[in-house]
Amino acid sequence: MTTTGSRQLRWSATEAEASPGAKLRTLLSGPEPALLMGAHDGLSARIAAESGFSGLWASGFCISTALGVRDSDEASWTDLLGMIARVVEAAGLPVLVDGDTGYGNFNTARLFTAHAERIGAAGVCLEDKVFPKMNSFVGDAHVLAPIGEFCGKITACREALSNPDFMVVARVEALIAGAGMAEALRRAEAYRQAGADAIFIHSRQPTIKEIAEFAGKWEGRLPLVIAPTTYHSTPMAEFAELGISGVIWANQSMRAAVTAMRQTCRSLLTEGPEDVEPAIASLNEVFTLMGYQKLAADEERYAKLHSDWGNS
Ligand code: SPV
Ligand code: MG
Repeated sequence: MTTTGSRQLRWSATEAEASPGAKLRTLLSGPEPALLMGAHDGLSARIAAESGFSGLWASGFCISTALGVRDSDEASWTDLLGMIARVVEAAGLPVLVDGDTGYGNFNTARLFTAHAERIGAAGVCLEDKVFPKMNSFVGDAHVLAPIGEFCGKITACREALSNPDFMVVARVEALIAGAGMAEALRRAEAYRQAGADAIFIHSRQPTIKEIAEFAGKWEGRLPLVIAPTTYHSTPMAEFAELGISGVIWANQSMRAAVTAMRQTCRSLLTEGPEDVEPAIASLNEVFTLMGYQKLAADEERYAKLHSDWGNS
């Protein structure tokens, strides 16, 4: 992969032919942490790609929100996969899929994983809580799954894959559940031995402290992925120093959309369209983003291509 400008990453010809899983592995093995942008639909995926992100996180929280439901397994996994397919298709980037707890047992987890691979995702991330899970930032009722059972899920997912490059990421929720550092490390090691390709260590502290402690004790046994939603003020250099492989900006796009849509709806009612218009994308901006010009060019080309046969 090449770096052009600040964080603009582009694929070489050889890399472009690699499987989505291989691309994600390449991203996560770079000298600096890879940035994965949260996406919740085709539009947010396109905007992330256009902005220069090289990989995406198909966020369960954000897709649930976009579907109008809560991030507590209220959306069915087939609903989620429908939207994930849009994310994959729209961006053309490697997508790490938030698979929550795998929606039940080893069997539902491996079916979900195999489906995610078929629709072109690059990897799936499974979290070690019980179904139905609750978003990690909500309340304190986060029940951890038995370690052996979760290890079975990881192994079953690995064995369900067609291409071994597809990544199975194990998400450790011990710090979220208040189970402590030793338990987080014990679980991460068990998941490594069960076949996980990377560990997502999650924290909801306002600082990097507990993630730094985990990373120090983990000693690089597998790549580490984090989502610094609450410790967002940590400088990127610190993540790099800790040897973090991937940083997920999980929900910022969805939250930005919430703010913008709210402001627009309220302003339309209270102030009227004249106030709203300067602050929103023009129609042409949307048409350009979505490639309407390309469609018009294609239409012209196909109309001409066999025109010598006539049109009757
Ligand atoms: C998500 O984006 O759905 C996640 C990450 O699981 S978080 O919401 O930060 O827990
Ligand atoms: Mg989630």
